[in-house]
Amino acid sequence: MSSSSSPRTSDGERTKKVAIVGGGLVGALNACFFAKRGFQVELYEARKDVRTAKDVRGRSINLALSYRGRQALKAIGMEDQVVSKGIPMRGRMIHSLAGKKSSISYGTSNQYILSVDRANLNRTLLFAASQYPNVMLNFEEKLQQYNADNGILTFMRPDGSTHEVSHDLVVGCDGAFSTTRKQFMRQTRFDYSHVYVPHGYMELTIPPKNGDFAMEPNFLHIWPRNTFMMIALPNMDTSFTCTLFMPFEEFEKLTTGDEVILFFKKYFPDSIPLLGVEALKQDYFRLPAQAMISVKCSSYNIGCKSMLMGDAAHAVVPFYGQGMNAGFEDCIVFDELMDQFDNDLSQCLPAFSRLRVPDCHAIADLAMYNYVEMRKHVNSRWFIFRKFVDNILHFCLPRTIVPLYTMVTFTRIRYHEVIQRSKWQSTIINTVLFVMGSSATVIGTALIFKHFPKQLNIQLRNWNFNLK
Ligand code: FAD
Ligand code: EGO
Repeated sequence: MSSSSSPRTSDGERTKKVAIVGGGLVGALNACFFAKRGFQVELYEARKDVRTAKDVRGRSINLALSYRGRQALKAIGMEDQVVSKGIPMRGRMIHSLAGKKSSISYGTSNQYILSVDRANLNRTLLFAASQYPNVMLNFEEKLQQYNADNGILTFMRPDGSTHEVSHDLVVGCDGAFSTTRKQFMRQTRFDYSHVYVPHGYMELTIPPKNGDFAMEPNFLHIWPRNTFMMIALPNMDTSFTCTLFMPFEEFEKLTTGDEVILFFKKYFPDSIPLLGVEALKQDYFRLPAQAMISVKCSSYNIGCKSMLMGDAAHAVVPFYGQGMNAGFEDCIVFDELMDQFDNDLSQCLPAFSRLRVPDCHAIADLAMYNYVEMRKHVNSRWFIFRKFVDNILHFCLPRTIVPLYTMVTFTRIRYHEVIQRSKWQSTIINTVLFVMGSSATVIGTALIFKHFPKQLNIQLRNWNFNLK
């Protein structure tokens, strides 16, 4: 092991112990990052081990993985393996109410997002973590309490027994309802806010058709109907997972299978044969619609002993497909700081909050903005028109104007800079439109004088003549 990759301690003698709370996507990835640096890693996950557990039900089954997430996987040497088990989505396929499909590509041929299976990605990352000799994975260990003053963590096992441990560093990756964060809330000057949006979501499945994909596989399928939105992402088994987003109020209105079919006939008619009438009637009632929460807090660290990452620090609404990507980016940002500050935690933790809080608040805002925008204005025609305009402007001024979606999804431009840039781009576009509008007025006026003047001149001449 090289000296730069071994964690330095203040006393310089023993290897530092880090506790990672939560073995979800971000916790499992983070275990790899810390293990690679030579930390003694203990990961604690409340649920059973997804690598061996039967019938795991994740929250969304598949997720869109994009550039930020891929860069993090690349840093621990896992990119190729994950990409090989994902399905590239090269553009969106917009389904109109009339059943017309229009595809709009995301950009160049290497700009695509990947549909990856959540449970499988989680298993892959846990397996990768378990391959490091300095990682211990502990399942069915639920964090009950964490005391940031003395560093003691209290875990509970399924039989109700509890035990205490202490570590040099505690990283809370325990998701949107983080127990680690509860301790942060006791600290003075810790800001916290959350909102639930009025929409819920429900997952439905489009099974394979004659052993193959029932729709074009390499797209993110979207049915934009203002307040009712549906998307479908492809799975490796040639099925699609559909996610229906609508207000809880509307979900509750549908109480029988027939009402569900009538609803789909009205808003998503082309999806009925794909989902199947009988399956739809049943699947709709299998699970209640799920809530969506947006969480913002600050800071992400307490001193140099504990910090939050992933949804625990910043749960965002899923209307940008960035939650996991942002959580994965947290891990690289911290890793980059560890390089920069030579593993000095007393510098890295405060720097992490300084860098990451503005960016994660920005992606929370961007995702919320998409939610508000889409449910208010976006039907299929508007969706296609907007992406068309984005593409034309980018084509005309490729360096100056980069679509917002492209900056978020295909670059590592800091999220807060993405907002600044997109505001500045709007200013440019508005100015150009204004100048074009003004010149159109000038040209138009000139044309009027060029083509209609004859009569006017005659009239003027006559008038002059009359005067004489
Ligand atoms: P989680 O995945 O929630 O993992 C937290 C883990 O901590 C869990 O395993 C949990 O069991 C464990 N845990 C919780 N409490 C404790 C405790 N007290 N003790 C021990 N362990 C505990 N993101 C994208 O990038 N692209 C997408 O397309 C996308 N689509 C989404 C669609 C929907 C409908 C939703 C809801 C989210 C979507 N996301 C997407 C967001 C993504 O799911 C999350 O951002 C991501 O799962 C966050 O990972 P995490 O590890 O921080 O949290
Ligand atoms: C005008 C037109 C204004 C998630 C289009 C805004 C989101 C928004 C939930 C898509 C893609 C990954 C997603 C685009 C817009 C995932 C995503 C988009 C959804 C819903 C999603 C796009 C999972 C917004 N990316 N996106 O540009 O294709 O545009 F439709 Cl409901």
